[in-house]
Amino acid sequence: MTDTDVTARAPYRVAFAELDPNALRAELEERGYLYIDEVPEGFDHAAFVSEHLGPLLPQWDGVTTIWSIKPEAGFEESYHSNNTKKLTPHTECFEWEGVPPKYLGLWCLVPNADQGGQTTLTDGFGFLASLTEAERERLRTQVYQFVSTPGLQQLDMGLTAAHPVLEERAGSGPILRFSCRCIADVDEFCRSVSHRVQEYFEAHKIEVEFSERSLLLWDNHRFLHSRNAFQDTRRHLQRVWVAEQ
Ligand SMILES: O=C(O)CCC(=O)C(=O)O
Ligand SMILES: [Fe+2]
Repeated sequence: MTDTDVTARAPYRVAFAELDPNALRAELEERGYLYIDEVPEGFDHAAFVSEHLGPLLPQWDGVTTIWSIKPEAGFEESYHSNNTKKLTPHTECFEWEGVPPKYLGLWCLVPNADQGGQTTLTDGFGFLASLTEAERERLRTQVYQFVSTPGLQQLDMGLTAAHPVLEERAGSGPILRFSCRCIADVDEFCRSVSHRVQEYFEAHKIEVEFSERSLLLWDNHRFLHSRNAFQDTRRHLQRVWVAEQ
């Protein structure tokens, strides 16, 4: 057993029958994420999420709102979600010029039957609180060039955007954007932050072991997410992005 096995925590979960959908937004606001399982057959996760959290945003092709996360031939050697490899901590859509999706939803159609494959999460605001004020100020002011993963670039869906890691906004909540892999102009400070993000992530991560017909939701302006490697290529999740409202 490694240190990471010891520190990984099971998620806060609620069975679908116990969930009050009208309290969902407040729950996500407070806790930052929620894992809902024991969902009955026939449930339409996309309709549920859009009804209770907000409109779904199109994914990388600009059209599809429900995106399959499933290992595909041709991506084995890329850094990309559609293979079986480990991902490093990131927020979603860090390379968008505008506001990234407020919430992410991952719906499990087919869990992997082998070890690994957990989606992992940690509270990015917790990480920020572990830094000095001078470091936080640097993250608010220093602009970095964020670029898409090599996998998205391979699909000609790559984007780039320049912004600070921490965007404070008047009248709405701050936005954390980060990727341990996809900042083109990393300097020594950024490398050190990336290293510390990974350490913090390992020490505090919540590991979601998906069961069939379960839904993981989180606040993408606050939480970082990642994934453990797996081998069972039947693993199939569907991802939705929810617009900020
Ligand atoms: O496969 C996963 O568990 C998560 C992949 C991912 O980073 C995402 O869907 O945004
Ligand atoms: Fe992601």
